[in-house]
Amino acid sequence: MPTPTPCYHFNSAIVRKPSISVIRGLRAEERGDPDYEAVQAEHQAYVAALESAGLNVIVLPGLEAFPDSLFVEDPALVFSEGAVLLNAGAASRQGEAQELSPVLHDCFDTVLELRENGHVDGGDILVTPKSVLIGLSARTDPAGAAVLIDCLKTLGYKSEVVHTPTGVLHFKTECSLLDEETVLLTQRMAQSDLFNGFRKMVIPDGEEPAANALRINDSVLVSAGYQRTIDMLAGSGYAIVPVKTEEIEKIDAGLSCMSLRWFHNRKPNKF
Ligand code: CIR
Repeated sequence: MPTPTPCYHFNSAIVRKPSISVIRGLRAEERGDPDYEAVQAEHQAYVAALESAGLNVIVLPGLEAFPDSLFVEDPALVFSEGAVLLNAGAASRQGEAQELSPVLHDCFDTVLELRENGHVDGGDILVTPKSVLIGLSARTDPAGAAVLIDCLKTLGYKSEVVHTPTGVLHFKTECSLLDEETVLLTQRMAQSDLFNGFRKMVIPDGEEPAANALRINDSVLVSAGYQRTIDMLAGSGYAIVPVKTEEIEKIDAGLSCMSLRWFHNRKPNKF
């Protein structure tokens, strides 16, 4: 990998405020609309947790035309070496990448673009110290993955195409990196050979949504309400920061999806 910085050492993040339209966010299963004020409160607490973990957070305004646009992880990828604008797999999310273009050009010297060449959602991308894993899913297709592999090569990253289990929204819905050699993952993911070579910490039965945790510097943000997962991780010495995700879970979201995180080597031009 081109940078000596491990994949969870960050100093910068971009987030986007929820819009009122978030109540119409995409979901695979109906569990009722999220409440706008409650999503706002979860988002504010999330931003505070990112700041406490040591990040300088750029907060973008909400976009009414894009109900899911607070999930900025999906339309782009960011690294110290540059950014990639992706092409969302869901029709209602196409256009979110374009909305991120100005801020990415302000923050990065190199901004590559997938354009219309297939589809990739950032939620399907897991950066590990060995390689960048690209999970094929209902949102990320082989054509998009092929273009992304070239973009990552340009930025100096080796990547591998893997498979997201059927019926799972994104690859990272069910796994997260806890440190250079450890992944937190669901039982289903642990049974595959995707993470051979890593130490696996398996989510207790019934707490599957907690698998989308977020390691940032010395902290691990974990969805509050999954106490057995929190106890397991705290018992292994991780510094856990519980963050509420009850409302955004109604639209299939977790902790990684609400930010783009990177270690910047230069200050943004404007933000
Ligand atoms: C969607 O279906 O696109 C949103 N409702 C949820 C996106 C969650 N993103 C992520 O996990 N990276």
